[in-house]
Amino acid sequence: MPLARSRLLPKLPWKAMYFDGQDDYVETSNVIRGRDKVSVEVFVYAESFDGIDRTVLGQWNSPETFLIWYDVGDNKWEVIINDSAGNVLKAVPDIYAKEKEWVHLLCTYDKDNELLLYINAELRAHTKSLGNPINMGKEYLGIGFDYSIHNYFHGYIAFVRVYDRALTDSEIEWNYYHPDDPVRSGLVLWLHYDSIDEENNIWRDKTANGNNGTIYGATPAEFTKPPIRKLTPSRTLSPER
Ligand SMILES: [Ca+2]
Repeated sequence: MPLARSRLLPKLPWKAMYFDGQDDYVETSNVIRGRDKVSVEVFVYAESFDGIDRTVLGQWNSPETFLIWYDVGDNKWEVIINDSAGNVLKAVPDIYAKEKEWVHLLCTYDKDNELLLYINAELRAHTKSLGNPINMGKEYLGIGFDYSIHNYFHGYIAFVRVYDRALTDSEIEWNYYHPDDPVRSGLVLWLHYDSIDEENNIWRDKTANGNNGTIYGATPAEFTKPPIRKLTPSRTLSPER
């Protein structure tokens, strides 16, 4: 049954990973590199942009690039892929980014079809693919950091998911409304707000693939609604609804 979009909002997380915008990031295996098809999904809350580019996820190693980021020039959430032939693909949505609100970003890439960007499960940008797999040089993937020219993310990331295929419109809508019970088919990485192992500095992958993220400075935070209360390391977490 179609959902009444205007009256429904996704369930907000009670916990997320906080990135201070200075030097915090999470590093995981590069599960995007070399793929012909991929979907990348994040649920993010920008505390502030401060008038500069902000990395959400990826690796900038031009011309070997995949990046989801806040582009200050356009004031938008965007996706860029530089393919192996040096071609540049960009998904530039038709709406502006805002600080201090949760936003669901999901891009799909199919080398024989298109690069699509959905914002809150609505298709906001599409551009024709160039026939090449995603070309990224290094084995690692940054969350909140691109290892290069764009700035560290400042805000909260509740989850990161990567699929080895392009999700369909209906699957994307499902994930948007069911963040804790996503589509599993093709899921190769899933870092969720309830899988942060702070004691061991690991953001655990909820799939069986073992693509755990190593935490560099980022800290878990819990909240009922923004603004968000940060935890001291000794606190025991408990869900607050
Ligand atoms: Ca820091």
